[in-house]
Amino acid sequence: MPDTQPIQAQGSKAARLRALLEGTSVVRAVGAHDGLSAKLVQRAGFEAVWASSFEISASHGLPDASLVTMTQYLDAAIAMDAVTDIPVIADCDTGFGGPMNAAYAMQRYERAGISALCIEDKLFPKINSFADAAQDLLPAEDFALKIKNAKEMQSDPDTVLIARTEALIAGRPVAEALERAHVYVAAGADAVLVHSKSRRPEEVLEFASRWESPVPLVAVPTTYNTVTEGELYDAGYRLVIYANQGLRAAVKGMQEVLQDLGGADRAAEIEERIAPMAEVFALQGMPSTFRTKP
Ligand code: SPV
Ligand code: MG
Repeated sequence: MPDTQPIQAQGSKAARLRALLEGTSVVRAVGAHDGLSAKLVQRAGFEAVWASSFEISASHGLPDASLVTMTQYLDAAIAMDAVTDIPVIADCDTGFGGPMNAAYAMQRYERAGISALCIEDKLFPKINSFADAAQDLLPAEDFALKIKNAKEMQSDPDTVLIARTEALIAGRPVAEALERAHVYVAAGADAVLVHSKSRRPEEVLEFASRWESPVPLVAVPTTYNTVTEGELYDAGYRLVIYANQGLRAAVKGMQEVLQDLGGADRAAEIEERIAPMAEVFALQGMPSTFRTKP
C-alpha cells in the first residue's frame, strides 16, 4: 500500500546510506522494531532506521540477551525495510555466533535488501550494554575474523558493515577501544561504532580526537544525551543513532493510558490521549477511500 511520504532519491538504499555518510552533516537514525515504528521514524524526518536488538527483543517481551534468533531479527528488519524508503541499519549483535554465523548473516541480510549490518565485539551470547552484568569481550583478532568473513561474503559493494566496539562498555580504557577499532578497520569495517555508557560525552569525544582513519564514526548518545549532534559531527561522528527513544515513548504512553483505562469504566476517558483510528489507517497505508472520515 502506498505511503504518503514521497519516494526519496534514486539508487539503492545502501548506496544512499554511503552517500549520506560522506555528506557534510550528521546522519540521524532512530531505533525501531517493526514496520509501524520504522514508518514513524521515516515520517519524523530521520534519514535511517536502526533495527535495534533491544527494541526487537523488547517487542517480543524478552531481554536483549541473544534470545531472539537471527531469523526473527531478520524478519523484523525486512518488515521495516518493506514499508520505508530510508535505509535500514540492522543491529546484528555479535553476528549471531562465530565468524561463519557473521558471514551467513551478511548473506541473508544482504539478500533481503538490508543496507547495513552492525556487529559488536562482545562474547556470544551477549547481554544489552546497559545491563548490570559482565560485558566480556572477544579478543580483537577473533572479532576481526568475523569482519573478514562477513566482508568476504558481501556481494553488493554498497552494503555497509559497521564494527562496534564495546571496550568502553566493558570498562576498558579509550586506548584499547582505539586499538580494537583500528584492527577492525584493517579487517575491512566500513564504519566504527564506539559505544559508551558514560553519562558524559568526554570518552567518545576523546576517542574521536585520537581516531586515525577516514572510516566514519558512529555514536549512540543514550546516556550522554546532553551532547549535541553538532558537537558529535565536529568531533568526527558521521552517524548518530537514537537507539531506543521511540520504544521508550511507546511504553510510557501505553502504560499511562492503560493505567487510566483500568481505573475508568468507559473508554471515553482516555480517547483524547490516543491516536484516532484514521491516523493509524493512514500509517498502515490504507487507501484513502477506505479511511474513516473525520
Ligand atoms: C540496541 O538498540 O539494541 C543497541 C544499543 O544495541 S544499546 O541498547 O545501547 O546497546
Ligand atoms: Mg543491540
